[in-house]
Amino acid sequence: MTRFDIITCQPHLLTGPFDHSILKRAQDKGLVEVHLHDLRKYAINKHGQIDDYAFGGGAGMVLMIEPIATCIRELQAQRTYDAVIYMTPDGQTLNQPMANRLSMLKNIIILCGHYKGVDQRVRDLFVTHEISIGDYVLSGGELAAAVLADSLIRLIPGVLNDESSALSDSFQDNLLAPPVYSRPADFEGHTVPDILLSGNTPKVEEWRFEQAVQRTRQLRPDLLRDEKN
Ligand code: 6GU
Repeated sequence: MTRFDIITCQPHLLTGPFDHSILKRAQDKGLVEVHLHDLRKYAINKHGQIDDYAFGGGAGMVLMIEPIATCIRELQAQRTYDAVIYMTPDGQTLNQPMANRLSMLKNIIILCGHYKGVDQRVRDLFVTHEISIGDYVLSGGELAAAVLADSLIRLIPGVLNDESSALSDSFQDNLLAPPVYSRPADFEGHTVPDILLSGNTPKVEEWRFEQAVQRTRQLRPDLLRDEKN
């Protein structure tokens, strides 16, 4: 059982993604638990304050350390966490090898940033990983947290029906996925490659591999060169 505790001041942004399709089925099967924690419940006063002006001035509010510290400590008192991940555009860019590694962890806290970010002391004292989902700015870490959690959950054994199917994903061998086809075999004269109708499984696999290499060379040549991936 993998457990995600997601700390956010916008929990409604995260209710949708986990209530449908593969992510819902993973929870229904008892393979994953996702718990949303509304930071507002840990506010420092009756006004529900969780952010404040930045010392030294400048635009934008900063998420305060106290509500976050209280929430994280409350969780850590209940179980041991393998990672406290802060979603931030200045984090390490998420890629498939990172997702593979993180998918093996059991208890994960994900902290969603908002506004101008969180007090630096949160990062210094509590955060073990800082992750971005790409070089562009989102208005908060919630959508990024959903992307990260999805990329991990689908790798958990038993989550996908055909367990081998995560292995044939794009990026899993530094290759894009080959083209796929379904019925009809002829759509208005546009036909499916004959090899796929041949029933010759080894030949089909060979064709798929060649197509994957060709597609990668054409669309993402950087993946073939980049062994770090
Ligand atoms: Cl994790 N957060 C925000 N706010 N923007 C992002 C991001 C995260 N990753 C890419 N852009």
